Amino acid sequence: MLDNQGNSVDRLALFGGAPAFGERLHVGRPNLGDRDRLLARINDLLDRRWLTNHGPYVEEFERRITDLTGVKHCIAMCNATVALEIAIRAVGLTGEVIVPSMTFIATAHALQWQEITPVFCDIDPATHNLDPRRVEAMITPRTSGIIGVHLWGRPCDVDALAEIAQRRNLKLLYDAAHAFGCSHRGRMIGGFGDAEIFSFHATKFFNSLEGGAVVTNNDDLAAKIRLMKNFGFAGLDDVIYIGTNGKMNEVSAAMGLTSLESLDEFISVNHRHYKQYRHELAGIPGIRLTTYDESEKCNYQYIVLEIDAAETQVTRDELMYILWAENVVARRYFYPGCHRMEPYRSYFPHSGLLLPETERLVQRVMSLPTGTAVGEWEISRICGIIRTAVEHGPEVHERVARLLDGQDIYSVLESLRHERALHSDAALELVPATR
Ligand code: T4K
Repeated sequence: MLDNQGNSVDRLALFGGAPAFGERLHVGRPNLGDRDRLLARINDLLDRRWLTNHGPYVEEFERRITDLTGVKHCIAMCNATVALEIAIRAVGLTGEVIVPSMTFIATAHALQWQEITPVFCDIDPATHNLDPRRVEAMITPRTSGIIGVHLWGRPCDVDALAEIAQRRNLKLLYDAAHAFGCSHRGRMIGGFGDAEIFSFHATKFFNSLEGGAVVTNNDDLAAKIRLMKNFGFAGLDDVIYIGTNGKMNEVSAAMGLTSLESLDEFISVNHRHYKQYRHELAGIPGIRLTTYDESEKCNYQYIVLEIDAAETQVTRDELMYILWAENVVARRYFYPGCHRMEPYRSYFPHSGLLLPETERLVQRVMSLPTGTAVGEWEISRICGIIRTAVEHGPEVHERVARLLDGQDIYSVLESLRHERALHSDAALELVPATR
């Protein structure tokens, strides 16, 4: 196992060593399918001059998703956020809806955007998903539904949530943005609740550039959503619902169809990387890899660590700083939790009191690069860096504090993000490293 070429803290880039990587490694680097197949499809759609509005590629894409998930209806959309907004409206959510705070902000915003209050509910620390035992306690007379999030692609406790929803007469949606290609007890994600929402954003393991979909087994709901994503048009000049423009365009569908052809390959690369991370991080005190149930179908698209600073002696943010200096742009998805972002933190300044597990988890999580943009060698280096930092935890902690000289780590990282265009591939130069 590589150990950052030796075992010395001095070799870490933050303390003056050469960065492990000459280019940045990102979390969420897109996987790309066969470029020639994609370009052929794009040529084809240009020849056809049918660029959007229920084109043949979108139709084919929807069919392929229903085949793959075994769900009756798929309505492809421009992104998952709009798909969530439309599904929320179509099932008739109003008042308050119970959601986790441990999610991407879009889950909460899709509600608030329509003046529906997201009521943040705590998670089960073992699964990172909504804790059904706590959901019940959050229900009020204004509650109209629950939105579970299959975080990291790991299914929610769908049985318990369905039981609560049925008994309390609530609608049940799933934000399945992370869970395309995953199953629960052999049944594909997509068929649970009233509807589920996928994301095919560029950063997802399977992408259509931008894109999303609502999938459902409910015929009436599917028909309504199909109209709502097209302004509510039921005929040429006949609008029967309030609607919006949620349509997927043909280039996105072409990308989606091309990505689908490589789906198995993307999953097998992710699976291999997951097993390597698990092997190489094993035994590092205080570092726990979030695990997947390998007996289910799983996309393995997120490599998520939980860092227990009491054991590692180096904090999650210090580890991130170390990794960024090596050009590994680790992320702390989903810090600080939706409840600590606007407008929610102003509306409900004390909601954290009801979210002890969420508050604890957001301080500990860190996502690492995976997917086809990284290989075995890169993963070994990343794991070696983490091992070195933890093996010398107290020393690293003290040296980072000296470098920072009172500055907050994340504001240093944020300034780098702005000053040095995080989205380019140029290597990061962390100013304190040269001190
Ligand atoms: N629900 C959940 C649970 C979600 O996680 C998401 C999205 C949604 C709903 C909404 O789905 P969409 O409406 O987006 O379909 C990213 C993604 O933008 C977002 O889609 C995703 N979740 C979230 C987890 O991650 P950011 O703000 O962290 O992205 P950004 O721009 O920092 O990109 C991440 C890294 O990926 C970059 O450092 C570089 C790399 N990257 C990114 C893009 C776009 C590339 O290398 N190439 C690219 O084209 O939110």
